[in-house]
Amino acid sequence: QEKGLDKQEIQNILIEDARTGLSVEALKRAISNNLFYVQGKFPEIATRNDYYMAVSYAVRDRILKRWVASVKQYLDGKHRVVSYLSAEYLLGPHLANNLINLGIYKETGQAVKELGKELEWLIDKEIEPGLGNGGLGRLAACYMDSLATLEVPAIGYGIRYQFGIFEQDIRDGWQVEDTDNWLRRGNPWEIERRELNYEVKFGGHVQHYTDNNGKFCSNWIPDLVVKGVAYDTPILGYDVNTTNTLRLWKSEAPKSFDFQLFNAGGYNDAVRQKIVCENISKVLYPNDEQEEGKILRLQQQYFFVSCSLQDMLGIHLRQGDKIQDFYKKFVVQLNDTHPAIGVAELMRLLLDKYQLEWEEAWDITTKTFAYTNHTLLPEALEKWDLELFGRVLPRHLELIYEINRRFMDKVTVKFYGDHHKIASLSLIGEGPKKYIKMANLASLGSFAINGVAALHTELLKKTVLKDWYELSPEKFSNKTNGVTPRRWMVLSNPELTALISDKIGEGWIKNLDELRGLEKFAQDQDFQKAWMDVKHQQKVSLSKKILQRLRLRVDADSLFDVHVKRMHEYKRQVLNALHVITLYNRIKHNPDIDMVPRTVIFAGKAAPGYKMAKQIIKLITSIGEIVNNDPDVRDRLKVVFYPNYNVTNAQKIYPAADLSEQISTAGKEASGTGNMKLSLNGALTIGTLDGANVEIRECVGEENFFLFGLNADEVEEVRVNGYDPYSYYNDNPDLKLALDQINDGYFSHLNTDTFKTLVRSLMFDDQYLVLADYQSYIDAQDKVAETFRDKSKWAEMSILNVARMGKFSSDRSIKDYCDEIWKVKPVPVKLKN
Ligand code: NBX
Repeated sequence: QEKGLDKQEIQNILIEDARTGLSVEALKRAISNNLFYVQGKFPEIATRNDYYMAVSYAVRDRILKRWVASVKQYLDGKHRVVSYLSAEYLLGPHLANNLINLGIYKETGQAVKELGKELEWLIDKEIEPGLGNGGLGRLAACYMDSLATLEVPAIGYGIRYQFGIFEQDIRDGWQVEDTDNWLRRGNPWEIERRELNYEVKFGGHVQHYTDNNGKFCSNWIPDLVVKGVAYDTPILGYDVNTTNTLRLWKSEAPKSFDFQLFNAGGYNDAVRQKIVCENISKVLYPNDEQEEGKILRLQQQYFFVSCSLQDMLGIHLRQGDKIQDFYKKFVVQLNDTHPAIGVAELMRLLLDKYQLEWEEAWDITTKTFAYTNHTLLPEALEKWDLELFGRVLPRHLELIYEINRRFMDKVTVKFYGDHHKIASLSLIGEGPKKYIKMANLASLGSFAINGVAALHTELLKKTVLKDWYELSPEKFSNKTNGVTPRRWMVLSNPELTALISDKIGEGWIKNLDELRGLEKFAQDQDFQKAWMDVKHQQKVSLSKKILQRLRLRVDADSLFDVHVKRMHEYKRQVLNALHVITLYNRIKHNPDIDMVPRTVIFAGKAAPGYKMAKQIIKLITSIGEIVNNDPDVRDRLKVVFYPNYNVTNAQKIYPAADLSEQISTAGKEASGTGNMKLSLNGALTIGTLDGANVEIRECVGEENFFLFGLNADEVEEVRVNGYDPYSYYNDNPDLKLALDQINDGYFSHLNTDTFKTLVRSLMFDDQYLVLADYQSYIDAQDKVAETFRDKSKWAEMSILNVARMGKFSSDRSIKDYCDEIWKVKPVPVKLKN
């Protein structure tokens, strides 16, 4: 009353508090209510999952209020909206993240405690939505967090896979895959919007006719129609009300469809059709950096892109705006070429559905899209067999031919006589079989093209997109990746978060450049001690997890040497394995050697069809079996392969790392983002001049980074001059011994078949120059060990790494996208009662 509130206002606050209040009391009441009214349970019989659900619904209620306010505000003001199209979102568990972003972690912990349970126990119950493979999918998730935190109106579109990335188990040292049934206990974070659905056509043929006004028209008669249903997940920003939407599409059979077949007497056909429809969003393809070229994959891409564009057009037109102004309402970012079919689909919708003329439709389309490239690997560039493409999307094939015809007319004049260049720019590749080049479709249809780290963007301009750069240099820019400090520090490393905030306040969580304030404490003895105490505590926690999961005891005082990422030859886990063998041989050769104890931790999934990557996992586990059980080693060396690397496990591993392995062949890793997360958590990097490593090293200072290996130019030079791995083997006794041991079955019970293809590749035709970088890597590793002996020096370097990581916040990346590509401004969301 003192504040001069009237009765009604007080009443409003009371209602507010009962349903969505943030106090411990309100939360406790909400959780109990949900347990009873939503789960239908009372405390005595409620399971752990019931409690998890009850807490999650209580949190969701509080988010919903902000979500509705955000959507209202966006619609009222006609603001420009960022539309992020991505086939993958690797979100990680929601509950803890939402508690942090809402600012009620402590309060909820207290409320749960007063109800007799532990919040951490519930958080650990959550099954993460693994709707992505790796870096690309996780980047999309970090960007969604930053968009909301920066109060930018945005919607993420993707696929609601029923099965995400497979679960990895290790049996007899080999990877085995299990399906990821992430929805088995329900998903409290999504809202199914059955009323929001669109039809998507596939196959069939196209009819052409002239209408009454003499206009040339096309009519696509499909042989399959699928319905896409929207599932919305709120994405709440940190310390703001802004709550954006992640809209994922699930495929179903349209209601009308099975009825038609049913009436025709084909009950079995109807059931079959239903399965065909539901299959489209059934499972995530587990290949990163390797294209499959499968029909279902093309169907997935078209399915979600078509639903998303229909949805955007609907939103735009419902606001009463002209179709011509579509690009002013939405800017659409293509997360790699997976959604690039959107260029042809928007053309189709504008031409066939909204009856625009070609020039006008093309003008709108090319003002709408922007394209991010994530790879330079040729085998990862998307190409679709033209015949297959035409069978799935006959109308789009026509449109791509017409887009290409008009483009080739211009190009032929501009580059008259340069057949090579003209062929390279064409959207259609010739050869024994014709194919569609998705990177060319994306490049032509977009007004902006970016790479994901400075080096990667430069190489893009010189290699895979060279001709496009020469054609339209103004389209190109770099947007170095970033990671969200909310998940990758506040959530995963609360102890370090508290230590940092204690020194410099909490501003860094939203403005990561403020970490710079730690620099002046880098040499402070007390701070160094507190810093290393936190690290030690994290290493003890991870050691417990390793003991639980693998029944392997590791020493928390040893150097935690961490190599976690997808398994791929270019990421060179094998180079690390060769170092482990070299250390082991030093011990065997000199059993009393005084060396810095190390725990080498690997984790990562191999694509199920990628034989070599699976063999590399087997190599690592086999080395582990020998090293970890050899009494001579006496705990100076341990090798861990931590199974099922995902967001949940990553959150446990990063905080415990001393050393971050970023050792890809220079020129191959577009950016990397694990490199940023590890450095942000105080690990020092051993790395090549590849991807964002280059910029990390620039920021943290070369004296705080362990550099080794050939750079991208030198890699190219070695290749041009003819790489001869055998000579490296022959000239280096340590390397020779290690390779001979692998080859002779030292790590595989004398079975010489197990690693045959791997050794043969390394010694005779390795594309990734492992042997060329071996000695340089060993030398850098020796320097790492030497430095680690000086605890104070190490602590100083670690603090400086963290202090200088400001640039690698995804908030910075998103701000750059907003200012330089999307031209969007923040729209603060106010809450009204
Ligand atoms: O994208 C990754 C790059 O390899 C990283 O260097 C980069 O940091 C990250 C984010 O920009 N690429 C990636 O993760 N690709 C895939 O996951 C992928 C998935 C499906 C597919 C091709 C690639 N068909």
